[in-house]
Amino acid sequence: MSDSVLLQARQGGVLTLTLNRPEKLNAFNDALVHALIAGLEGAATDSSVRAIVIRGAGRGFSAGQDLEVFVERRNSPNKISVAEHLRETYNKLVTLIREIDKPVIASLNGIAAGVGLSTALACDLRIAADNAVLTLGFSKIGLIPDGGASLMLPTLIGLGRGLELAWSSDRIDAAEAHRLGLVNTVVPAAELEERTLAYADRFASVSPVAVGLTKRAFNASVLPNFTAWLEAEATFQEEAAAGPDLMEGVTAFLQKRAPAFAAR
Ligand code: T3D
Repeated sequence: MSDSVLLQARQGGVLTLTLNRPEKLNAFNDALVHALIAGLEGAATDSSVRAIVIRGAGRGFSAGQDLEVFVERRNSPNKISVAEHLRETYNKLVTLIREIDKPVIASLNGIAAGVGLSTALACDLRIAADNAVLTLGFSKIGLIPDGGASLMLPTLIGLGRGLELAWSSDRIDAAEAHRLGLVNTVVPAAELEERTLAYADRFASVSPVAVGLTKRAFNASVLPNFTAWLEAEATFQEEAAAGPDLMEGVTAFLQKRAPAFAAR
């Protein structure tokens, strides 16, 4: 397998972008986020691409921000704030996903966590293997759902169920995700790749003009303030990151122990 962090493959009008850091459950470092942004930008301007699939190599979709990389960044003399990092990476990524005039489909093979799940939620459609597991995970490290998830989650499943998942960081399986409306369809794990391509191909063969304008219309009707919301979300996240819970949560995760969050 290539050592590139992002793999690209074409089948007819469907472009598949594969997150390729399987040894890290496809956790995002900056190289991976920027490669995904570049892959999506290329697809946006290539009229022969009619649908885009994002998937993960190995046993998961993505474990979200790479927390070892996060600690390195936090300890770096040139560190940037969490809000600034969101603006430079995940907010650009999910804005692009929402703005591309083509179907963007997340194919969930295994775990989708943190901003990995946020990325999937920003996509237009989600197809999941029957062994997929979804978890927000942010509350376990003192953060709020970012990458647009604080908007996409209640939009997709409602306020109460969204808050329950965000606060608890519960892991939910594919069947529960389907029942809640977080994923469009569930297929046997062994068939995910083939079924994803067939699923994407359905939308690659109708009018691209209708597809693009329908996406714009739906964005305008239910996500009219998506970009402005990302900025608000980054501000809330900066406030969360200013306290001690973030480093306690991340350190606890890396040390494989339960976090100890003090009352305040
Ligand atoms: O400034 C900013 O960038 C802020 C933005 C933040 C955005 C975010 O995404 S914050 C949320 C970050 N992600 C998480 O908090 C998830 C952390 N991971 C987990 O909760 C679990 O690992 C999973 C639910 C994803 C998977 O659980 P499981 O039991 O299937 O696997 P595991 O044993 O926990 O993990 C397997 C390995 O992957 C393990 O390493 P090892 O022991 O085999 O060497 C684990 O440490 C590593 N790993 C998993 N997630 C991450 C990770 N390493 C770095 N970063 C990760 N996110």
